[in-house]
Amino acid sequence: MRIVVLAGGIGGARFLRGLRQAVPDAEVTVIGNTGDDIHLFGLKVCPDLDTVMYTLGGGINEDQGWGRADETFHLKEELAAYGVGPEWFGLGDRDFATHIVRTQMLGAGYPLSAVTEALCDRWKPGVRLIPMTDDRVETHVAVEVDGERKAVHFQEYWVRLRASVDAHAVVPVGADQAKPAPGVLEAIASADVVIFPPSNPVVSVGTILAVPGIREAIADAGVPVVGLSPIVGDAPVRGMADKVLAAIGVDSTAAAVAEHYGSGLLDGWLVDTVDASAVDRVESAGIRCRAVPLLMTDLAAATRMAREALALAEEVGGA
Ligand code: FO1
Repeated sequence: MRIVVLAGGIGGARFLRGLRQAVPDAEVTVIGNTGDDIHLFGLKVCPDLDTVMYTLGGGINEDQGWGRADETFHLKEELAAYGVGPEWFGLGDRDFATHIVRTQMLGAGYPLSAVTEALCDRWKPGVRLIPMTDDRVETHVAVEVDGERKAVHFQEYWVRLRASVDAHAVVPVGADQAKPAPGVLEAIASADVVIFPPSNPVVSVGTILAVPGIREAIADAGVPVVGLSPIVGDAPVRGMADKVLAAIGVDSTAAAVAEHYGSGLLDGWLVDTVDASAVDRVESAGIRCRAVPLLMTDLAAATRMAREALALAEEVGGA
């Protein structure tokens, strides 16, 4: 079975661990979000690609869900001693190696997709990880700070500001000129099922869908597209998805997110059991809906969720 998953960071990566456990023989292609990418200290950092790679490759800092396990921060301390910022983004020594190798290969002319493949040769994530595009896309957030309206890089909004100020707009800068990376459209065209994991619907899945051609390819693929709500009980399970959902005028509810994706894209939607009352509303939007436990408390829970998503895909596929 060929499965395509549009993944962002922590939620998507943890779901993928369950999917790999649920169907070990499936061929899984992950289309990774690169809108979170940031250039720091002359290096290109790809948080969502690295979170998937480290989580599935066994190198992730499990408590944080990002960055490497067993980290030290000597480089960060030395940079700070030189007064070289930003200090608010915690890059560890082990993690720096990934960004140095990536930046070196990009500088030698390799596209991000080739670089990602090379990095995965080491980590062996057990899935094919392709960035959504090889072109530069960076999500910026329009905020108002001290009465002044300005656009900040997503990471500054997310990490330095902790999404503590309202986001007036979320813009994946460069997306409209970006092309799907090699293999992305082919993977979608030959998929048996496409899954939207519980990643951020705006800055992760939404950014991937903003790359021209990807949304259309999924809508036209004629295969079941099933999503899992990242919102449980009117609040994001993790992160601050409600902040960016508000920026695009979408309520922070499981049903509203399904409607936001739309029945043109989604065939099925899983909501948590606490949101069972949302099932009828989602079904009336033309999207098959089931209420199942969606808290990825551990690998077993993620595996059950993956099985539920595949069962729903089977159900809508047979329709
Ligand atoms: N998130 C934080 O909340 N604080 C950090 O200092 C931080 C550093 C960081 C470094 C590398 C990396 O790959 C991810 C990092 N993240 C950090 C998480 C990152 O902001 C998010 O993983 C994504 O961008 C959102 O999914």
